[in-house]
Amino acid sequence: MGHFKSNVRDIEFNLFEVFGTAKTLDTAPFGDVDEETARGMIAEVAKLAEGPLAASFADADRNPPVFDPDTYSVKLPESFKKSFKALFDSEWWRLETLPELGGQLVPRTVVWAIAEQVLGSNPALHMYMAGAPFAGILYNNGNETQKKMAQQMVDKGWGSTMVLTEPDAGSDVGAGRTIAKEQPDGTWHIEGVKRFITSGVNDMVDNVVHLVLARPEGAGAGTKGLSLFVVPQTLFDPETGELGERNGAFVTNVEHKMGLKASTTCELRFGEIDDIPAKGWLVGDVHNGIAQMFQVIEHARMMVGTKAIATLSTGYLNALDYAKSRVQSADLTKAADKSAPRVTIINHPDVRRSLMLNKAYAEGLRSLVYYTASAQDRIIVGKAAGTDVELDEAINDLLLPIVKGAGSERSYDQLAQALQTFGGSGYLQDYPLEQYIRDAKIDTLYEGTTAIQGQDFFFRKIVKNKGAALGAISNEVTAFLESIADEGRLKEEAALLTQALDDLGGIVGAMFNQLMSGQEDVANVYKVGQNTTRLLLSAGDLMVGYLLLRQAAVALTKLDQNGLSAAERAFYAGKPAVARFFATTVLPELSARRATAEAMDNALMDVAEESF
Ligand code: ST9
Ligand code: FAD
Repeated sequence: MGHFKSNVRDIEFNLFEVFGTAKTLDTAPFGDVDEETARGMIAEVAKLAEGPLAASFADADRNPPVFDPDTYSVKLPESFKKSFKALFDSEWWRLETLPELGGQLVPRTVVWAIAEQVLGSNPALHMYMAGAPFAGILYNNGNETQKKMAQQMVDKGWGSTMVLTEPDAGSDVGAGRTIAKEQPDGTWHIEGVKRFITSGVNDMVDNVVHLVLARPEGAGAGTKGLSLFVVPQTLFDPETGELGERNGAFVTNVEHKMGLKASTTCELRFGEIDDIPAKGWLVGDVHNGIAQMFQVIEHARMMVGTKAIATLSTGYLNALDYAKSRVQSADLTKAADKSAPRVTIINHPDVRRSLMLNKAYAEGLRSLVYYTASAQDRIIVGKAAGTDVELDEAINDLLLPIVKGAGSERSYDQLAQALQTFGGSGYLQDYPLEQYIRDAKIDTLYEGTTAIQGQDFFFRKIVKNKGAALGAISNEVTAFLESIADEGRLKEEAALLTQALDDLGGIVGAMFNQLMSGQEDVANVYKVGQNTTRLLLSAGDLMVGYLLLRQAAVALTKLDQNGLSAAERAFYAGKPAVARFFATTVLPELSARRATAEAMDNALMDVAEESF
């Protein structure tokens, strides 16, 4: 058995008992896969993820890819290549592929149930599979020739990258200096240096197709002046996929990183090596690069949050196993009796506190992933039926920074707690926790740091959206609370969630006032800037509290039925227990955060740099 512990029971609980995926499966444009088949798929991926995919997780960390600067190539460890082949051959990537390109359309709840397990088991594998999903974005945005290129990317199993970041343009993508020069034949030559490009090179595929943001000569400043180009590593015939000459996009370095070592993080130079121009094609023949690239980014932000949450889940389950077997110290009630029997550490109140907090975030954030995926399903169903999906799109947009930003921050924090459960052993490479922490740290950084997610959440997803999506979710939580008003067993939790919802509204209200008062004193926007991460994390906690309580309400009705097995009874009993724990120990913190947000001044901004 490898390091990865899947939680199929909890995934299925979310899909089939909480979010109604069975009904979605039966609704157009879905309908090819029924519930039993979907359950079979999830179970099959669990086996693959716990076995062949997990097998190279540690080895590829200890023996990371080796870059050869003379040939601009890299060698990945054989163990990892074996895992990649197992994943590729399993063809799960077809679920992330457009049907027009040979993929299979299933609900996003099912897609993320598959992805969660691959990401928890060996996340770099998932990232190397970007070719087919990115081909879909090229297909949707591209001209006729580019649609054919997209088909070749899928048919040939090539890799793909998203290329935004430059040495002086990280969070500030609009500062990018890479330029694009139009050629008489209608192609473009890209010139510049990009850095930190995931999967920029690998020796598992024959070609890598880069989706590159560059500024056409003479275009305006900022993100709006950027256009999207498709730039293959090796040129190819779009009709046949036959490979031609080497293109002038070369990986000139692979970074040495804290974690996620199996994933190559590349410096990519365009038009600088051996005088070979980097030939690119303008996607869709339109200059709309940042909006097109955000189609990729939206997928990737959901992926990053899910990766973090999946890692927390397996971290928690590993810690739980350890806590059930490690014997240390006497029960606290017998601490004075030096000859009292020693107990397993799960009996100690403080270990229980930590494990239950792990469980709350692992299961609450997982639920947030499937809640978000349910909105994505409604969008697909609505579009097929020709109904208005504007609100569901706004809800999905609102949830993405929570999944990505709050998901990655809480997961990283909680993984440190999970390691703590192992005591000193957790610090060793004998257990996977230290690698989980190193591998998950990146999730708060790439695809937009937490600061960027917080700003996106407030300024774009709340203010620009005029609070429509936030209002819809708030109404939904209120309606849920009304629906459980007669459930005496959740009374205290419901009251705490009601308060937390009010507190979150208070934080938003305070920030809105601070924003408005910027009309009198522009510096007041700094107050908003001091609160954006606080708001994002608080929204995450509110959603975790809400979804745990929703799960608890479902579980209680199940527990009222006779004939449950002991294992099922234990599973369901864990739901009200964790909802109660989170509502009583975490949700009250939102009141303090609200008070902090409301009292925010600009003293921090007045501190001289020298005084830090
Ligand atoms: C990176 C990659 O970090 C990391 C990992 C990659 C792994 C790839 C693998 C993928 C997975 C593959 C799956 C395989 C499956 C296999 C299956 C196997 C089983 N939403 O606010 P403004 C747009 S990549 C939508 O003025 P500024 C919009 O068009 C690097 N659109 O921004 C807007 O115009 P308008 C990631 C948005 O001040 C325009 O931008 N880097 C959104 O100019 C301008 O907006 C980053 O993420 C949005 N939320 O620029 C950069 N926001 O308003 C982070 C903006 O008219 N920095 N737009 O609609 C930011 O996001 C900045 O806020 C900024 C600011 C750059 C947008
Ligand atoms: P900076 O932007 O310099 O940020 C430094 C700090 O300042 C951060 O804490 C940030 O939150 C804060 N900050 C910056 N601006 C603001 C602001 N306006 N308000 C508040 N705080 C702010 N990029 C790609 O294009 N493609 C990839 O495939 C890719 N993969 C990556 C893989 C790895 C392993 C890594 C490390 C990075 C990858 N990136 C990729 C780049 C990644 O997206 C950037 O690192 C990230 O967007 C942050 O940019 P930066 O590193 O330049 O940090």
